Amino acid sequence: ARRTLRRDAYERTRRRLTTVVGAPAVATLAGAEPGKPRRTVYDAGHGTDLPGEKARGEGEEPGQDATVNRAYAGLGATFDLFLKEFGRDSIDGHGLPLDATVHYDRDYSNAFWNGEQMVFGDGDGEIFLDFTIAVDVIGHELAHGVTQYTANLDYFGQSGALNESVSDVFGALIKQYTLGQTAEEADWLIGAGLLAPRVTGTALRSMKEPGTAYDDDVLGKDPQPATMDDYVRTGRDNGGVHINSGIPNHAFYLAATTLGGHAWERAGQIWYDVLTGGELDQNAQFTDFATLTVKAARARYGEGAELVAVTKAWERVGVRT
Ligand code: ASN
Ligand code: ZN
Repeated sequence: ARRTLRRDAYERTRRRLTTVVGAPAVATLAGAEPGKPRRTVYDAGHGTDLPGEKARGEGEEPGQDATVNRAYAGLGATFDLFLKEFGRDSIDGHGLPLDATVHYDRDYSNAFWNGEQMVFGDGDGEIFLDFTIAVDVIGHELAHGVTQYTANLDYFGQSGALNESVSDVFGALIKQYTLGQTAEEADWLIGAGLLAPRVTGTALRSMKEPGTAYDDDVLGKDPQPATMDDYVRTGRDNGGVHINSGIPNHAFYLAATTLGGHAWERAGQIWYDVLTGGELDQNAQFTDFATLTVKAARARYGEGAELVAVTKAWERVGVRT
């Protein structure tokens, strides 16, 4: 609610300035150049107070802390993808400053978007390593911010799994964009390199083969399904938001690899159009999202390969369009 209030106030101020000054007031209000990131990385020093102490601001040279530098670079890569490929100026589309806190808590084995900023733990070193290691995880957390400002998908059940999946999709695209990879070259893993050496596994999730990212004594087996036949009904994890996201994740993988080339160019554009197009309900179910991707593919590319690839991808994972 706080966020909504802040946004309303922001919009009001922006409109007022626009009418008075007669020019777009975003830059005036923000005090910054549009189209340039404004990053700040903070260090929580293993505490839980946010944001912590400032460690690196926009334009400052890298320091000694590799975690700080990875977070800074990941914020930049995410900003670049959204701006250059989708014409979006930061998370909110209006140049929102990008804040991240690293070294959060002790042995903290997660990363999250708290509604205002990103937070990264160092992992416990036994099972998980430093969460800034994976640029797709940085992108995943920032994409939660984009979703919050756009479709605002409810974080429960299928709409929650779509929220998670959208974050994995854009997380994967940010990694591929950073590495200049085509859909065929990409590993389609989320969080590769985050698991400690003793863990039997490669990543947190696989979009290519959901359910195969790890199989370990401590972690158990990756619970993700790839198709609706294996949909998991559970009350845990907000109704399986990190579990059933495997299904829309796999649909994106299928669409992107069928099309080939850079996944952010066509498949990514279609998913972005759906996320930001204003037709996606907060409580959207898989079939709602799927139907909108078909519509978006037709709207942007006509009756071509994109439409076929997207339609077939959903068909293969058992989601009606
Ligand atoms: N890393 C997790 C995520 O972004 C944290 C959470 O469960 N919200 O999905
Ligand atoms: Zn997430």
